[in-house]
Amino acid sequence: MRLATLAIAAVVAAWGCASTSTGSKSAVIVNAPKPSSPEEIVIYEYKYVPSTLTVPVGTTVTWVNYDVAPHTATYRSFTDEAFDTGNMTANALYRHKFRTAGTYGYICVYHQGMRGTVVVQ
Ligand SMILES: [Cu+2]
Repeated sequence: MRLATLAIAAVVAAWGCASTSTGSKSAVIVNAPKPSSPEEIVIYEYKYVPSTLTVPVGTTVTWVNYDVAPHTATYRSFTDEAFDTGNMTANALYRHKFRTAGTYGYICVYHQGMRGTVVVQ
């Protein structure tokens, strides 16, 4: 089942390069895991969902990796509150408490193009 999902994802990814149509993606999204709370970010099919999360100061945000591939959520800064999940294997979970208001644009260090934002206000 997991392999079948990955195969579909690969086809959709390949298709996505050739076309801007979103119709073919609906079959994959049906089974996509959803964040279980407003403070959770799901990593699935090389994306952060939601890609932008807005939370109040003091919120603990959780990332959960539903991909087989390892990922990170990494924000490096000398002036803001930095965070780094480190290597997140399949089903790994990481929490970070945001104590400072700001916009935190983070990346996966393994996969170019994987970007997310946490807005703390
Ligand atoms: Cu990644």
